[in-house]
Amino acid sequence: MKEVKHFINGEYVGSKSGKQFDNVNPANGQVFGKVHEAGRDEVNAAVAAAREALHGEWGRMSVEKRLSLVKKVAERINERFDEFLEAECLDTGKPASLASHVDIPRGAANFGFFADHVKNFPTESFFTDTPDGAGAVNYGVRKPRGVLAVIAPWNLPLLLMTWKVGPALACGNTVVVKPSEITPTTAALLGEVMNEVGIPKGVYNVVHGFGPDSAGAYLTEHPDVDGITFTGESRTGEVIMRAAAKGVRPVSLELGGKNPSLVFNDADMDAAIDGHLRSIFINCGQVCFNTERVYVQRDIHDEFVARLKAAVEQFRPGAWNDDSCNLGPLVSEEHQQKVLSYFKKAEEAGATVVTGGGVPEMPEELQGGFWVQPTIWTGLKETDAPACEEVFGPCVHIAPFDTEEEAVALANNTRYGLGASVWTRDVSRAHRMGQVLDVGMLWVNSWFLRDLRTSFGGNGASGVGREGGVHGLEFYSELRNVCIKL
Ligand code: NAD
Ligand code: 6OD
Repeated sequence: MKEVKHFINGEYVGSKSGKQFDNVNPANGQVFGKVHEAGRDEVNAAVAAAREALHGEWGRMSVEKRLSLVKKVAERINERFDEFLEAECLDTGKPASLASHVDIPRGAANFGFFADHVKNFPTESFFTDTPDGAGAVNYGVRKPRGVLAVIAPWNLPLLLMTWKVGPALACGNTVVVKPSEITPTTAALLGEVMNEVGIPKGVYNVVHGFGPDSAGAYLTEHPDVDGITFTGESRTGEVIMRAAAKGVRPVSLELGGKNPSLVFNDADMDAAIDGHLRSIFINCGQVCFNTERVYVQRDIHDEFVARLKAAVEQFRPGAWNDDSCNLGPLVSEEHQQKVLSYFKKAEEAGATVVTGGGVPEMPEELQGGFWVQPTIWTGLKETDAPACEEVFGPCVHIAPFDTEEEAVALANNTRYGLGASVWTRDVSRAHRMGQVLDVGMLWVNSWFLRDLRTSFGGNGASGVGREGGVHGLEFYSELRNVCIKL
C-alpha cells in the first residue's frame, strides 16, 4: 500500500491523530494507498513553518537566486517525469497520453514560466511636482504577500496546484498546499523535488485532508495565512470567501463554469468537430472550461450532430497505461453518481440521447471503475438541469440557433462566465464575439490554446480575480509605493 504523508518544513510527517483515508484507483475502484489526514496540529505546524521561512534564508535570498531555484523545480520535475506521470494517472485514472502532454509538462512549465516572467516585470514610477520646486520621485516595489494557502482540485492536480505555487514562490511567498483528498500524490511528491533543488525548508508545505471540518477549513480559517488562492466549485468558493473575510485576507478564486460554444454556418466543419471532441470530452469532461453547451446554426445543426456522434463513438475507454485507449474514468464514485444523475435528469426531461447515456461495458479488471459513456443530448429546454447546471462530465447538450443575436443571448444566459469558444471563418464576427460574450476567456477556432502571459479567470460565479502573466502578480505580491521628496 502506498502511503501519502504531509510535507512540513522539508520533512514527510504522518498525522498525530493517526487518522488516514483511502486513495482509490478510479479505473477499478480499488484502494491502492492510504493518505494521512491533517488535524489542526499539522495545519498549525505547516503555517508556522511557512511563516518562519519567510523570515529566514528564503526571505533574505536575492531575487536572482530565488528565481534560479524556482526554475530548477521545473527542470527536476521534467527529470522525474515518469514518476509524476504514473502518480497523476493512478490518482485520476486519466490516460498517460493526456497527462504526458498536458498535466506533467505544464506542471513543470508553471515554475519555469513564472521564474522568467517575474524577473522581467516592471513597476511604475512618477515624478511629482512639489510647491518648493524640488519635486519628488514615486516608484513601486513588489513585495511577497506572505504565507499563502493554496487549495487545489482533483481534475488537473499537478497543473492547477503549480499554476499557483509557481507564481507564489517566484514572488517570494511561502505556501501551504491542500491538494484534493482524491488526488494527493503529486503534491506530496513535489516536496522531494523542493528538497532536491535546495528550496529552503518551510517554503513549500503540503497538508492532506478534506474540506469542511478538516485540513481545508483549518487552513483557510487560519489567522496566520495572508491570502488564499483556490480552484474548485463555485459553492466552495463562497465558503472560502467567507473564511477569508475574517482578518480581511485577499482571495483569488477560479471556480466553475457552464461553458458555451457557438458554431456558425461558415465554420470549418472538420476543425469544429475535432475541436469539440477535445473541448467536450478531454479528461473525461473534467476541465473547468470544457464545453457543456453547443449552439449550432440551424442549417448545419444536423450535420454537426451526426458527425460529432460518429466521432464520439470512436472513443476507447481504458486503463491509463493502455496506449490503445484515449478516455479515462471519472475521478470518483461520488462524481460518477453525480454525472449519472444528470444522465437520468436528461432522460426525464425528454432529451434525445444521441449517443451514450449510461455506463460502458468494461473488461472484468476495470468493472469496479467509475466509467461513464461519452454522451450527447439534443432537445432539452435551456432551463433543464443538464442544459444549465455544471455537470463536469463527458456530456453536452446541442441546440440550434438562427441569428447571431440569438446565439449570443443563449451563450450569455448563465450565472457563470468562464470560457467560451466560437467557430467561424468571419474575422469581423470573431471580433464582435470578443466584445459581447460575457466570459473571462474566449477561444476562436480553438480551445485550451494557452499562452501563460495571458489573463486566466472568469466572471460572475466563475471566480474572482485573474491569474496568469502580470495579472497573477496582483494577488501573489503586494505593491508598495515609495515616495522620495527631493
Ligand atoms: P471542490 O470545490 O469540491 O474542491 C476543491 C478543493 O477545495 C479540494 O481540495 C477540497 O478538499 C477543498 N475544499 C472543499 N470544501 C472546502 C472548505 N469548506 N474549505 C476549504 N477547502 C475546501 O472542487 P473539485 O470537485 O475538487 O473540482 C471540481 C470543480 O472545480 C468544478 O466545479 C470545476 O469547474 C472547478 N474548477 C475550476 C477551475 C478554474 O480554473 N476556474 C479549474 C478546475 C476546476
Ligand atoms: O491552463 C491553465 O493555466 C489552467 N489554469 C487551466 C485550468 C483548467 C481547469 O480545469
